[in-house]
Amino acid sequence: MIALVTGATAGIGKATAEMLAEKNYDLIITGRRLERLEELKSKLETKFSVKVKILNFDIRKRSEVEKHLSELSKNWKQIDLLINNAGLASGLDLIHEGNIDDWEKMIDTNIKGLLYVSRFVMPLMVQQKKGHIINIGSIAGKEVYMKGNIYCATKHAVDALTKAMRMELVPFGVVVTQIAPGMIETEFSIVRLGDEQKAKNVYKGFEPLTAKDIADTVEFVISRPKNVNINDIIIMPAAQANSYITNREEN
Ligand code: NDP
Ligand code: 8X3
Repeated sequence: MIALVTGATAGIGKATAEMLAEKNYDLIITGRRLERLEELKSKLETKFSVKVKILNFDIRKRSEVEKHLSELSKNWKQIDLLINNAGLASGLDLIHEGNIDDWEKMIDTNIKGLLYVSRFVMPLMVQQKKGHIINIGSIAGKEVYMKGNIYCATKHAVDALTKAMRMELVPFGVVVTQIAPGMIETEFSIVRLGDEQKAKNVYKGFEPLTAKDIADTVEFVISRPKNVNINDIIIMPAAQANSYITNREEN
């Protein structure tokens, strides 16, 4: 079995790649930070004796995405599982004060990047008449919260695209799942806020999800019997009721 995991240099993508290697998947891992991809490849190949292929590209750049994916050998193109995970939030501003560069970063990564990769992989799955696509959405794709505006819009797009993929790929034996998590302590808030201390405060006073919690969820999704597909999962920290209500201890 071959899995392609986008954004495997950190957080959910890295934890999911580790889980899949343990399950004996050969892996295509992507991201911009080459050193991290090389480190992960060497770790997974040594520990689990699987093959790991690195694709080092910026998912926002259509020509880079197409170039790297089309250079895969015939064997590597037999992708069974695509984890559309690469994504980010940039900034936390009121919509009328938002930084348009942040908006473009989120739209180009979370929507267009996901589409560039999917547009390449979906026909391969259609041709082989099997495949599973797991899109990492968010609670931000189910609700809108103050200052979440554009990030929420991009994750609502992931929610819609998941539904579109599911209905249009079902005739070809390709199944589609969305996992929509609440707060997970990864590098996400450091990227969003650009400050490690501010990022720590996001998770202060309660226990957030971990990247491994999401990898465990992916493991559950892919280990269902052949007649079962999990369409959608919302997974939250026990202390988080929705995108803006969290039970936090004072101090
Ligand atoms: P991290 O910041 O820890 O990881 C993000 C990953 O995405 C990295 O591997 C990064 O790789 C990759 N990525 C980002 N931008 C690009 C780009 N332009 N080109 C290629 N790869 C890119 O965050 P998470 O693991 O938390 O996030 C993973 C997904 O989960 C995202 O889609 C996020 O929206 C979603 N999510 C996160 C939640 C959270 O609270 N953390 C909750 C709900 C959903 P590199 O920088 O090396 O390119
Ligand atoms: C990340 C979770 O609540 O910051 O998608 O939007 S949240």
